[in-house]
Amino acid sequence: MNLDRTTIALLAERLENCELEARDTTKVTDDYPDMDWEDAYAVQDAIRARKLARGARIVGLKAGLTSRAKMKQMNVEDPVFGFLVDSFAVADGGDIDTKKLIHPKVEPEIAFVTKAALRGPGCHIGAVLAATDFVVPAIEIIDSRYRDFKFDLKSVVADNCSSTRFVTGGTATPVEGLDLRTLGVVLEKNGQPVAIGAGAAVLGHPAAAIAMLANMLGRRGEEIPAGTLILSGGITEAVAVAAGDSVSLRIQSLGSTSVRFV
Ligand code: OOG
Ligand code: MG
Repeated sequence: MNLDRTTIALLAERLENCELEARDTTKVTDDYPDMDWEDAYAVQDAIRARKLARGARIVGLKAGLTSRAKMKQMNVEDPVFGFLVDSFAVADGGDIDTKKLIHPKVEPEIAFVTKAALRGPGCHIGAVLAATDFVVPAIEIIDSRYRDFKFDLKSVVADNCSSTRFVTGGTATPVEGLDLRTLGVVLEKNGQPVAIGAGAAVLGHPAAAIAMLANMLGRRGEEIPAGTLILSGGITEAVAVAAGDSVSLRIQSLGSTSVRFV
């Protein structure tokens, strides 16, 4: 770690206030270019602690930047992870108030719900499939707190990987007999298809993103508990949205989910 505890706490406060007040900020690495990975996740942990202290509950985890499309769009090379709290969850078909957001984008994702704990190192696709209760379609709404949605990996990790809202729907589907790699994915905005892909866009197999997450957490001595909802990462580029937009996601065999921006 290169940053002291006071600096970590100040950065967490700055980023979380930007989230809560819907304003942007400059990248944290502009001020602290020596920040390392541990520092970046320490800022994210401090944001989580601030939310928990105010009564928030952790409802899930997310893997991010797990597809080539996302890595290319954001100009980064490695996946990252973040946390989801109860206030991020939006009901299927529900409304999202854009006044509370800075510059939201939507991503089509496959969400996993676990029925057994997953602990790395050594977690692999087979272990993830065996521990999966079901999968569902999920739209993740991301809203980087950084100006113009531009960041480097350490800055985005500190910012809890742009997390802001998510919606799930469709049919809770067990993975037995499903090939998650070949499931077709269509994201529509106002009735027009705006992003099309297949499960394999995420690390060759979406379960690989969950295994990677278990392995990253394992290095911190943590596990993915049973009953965790995990977003496996955007399958396509993220699509910008504004008030008045309706977005729906259909995933082959899993059904659909939708959300409206007001
Ligand atoms: C970082 C979060 C990426 C995903 O699914 O790839 C993410 C960002 O692009 O702002 O959630
Ligand atoms: Mg995402």
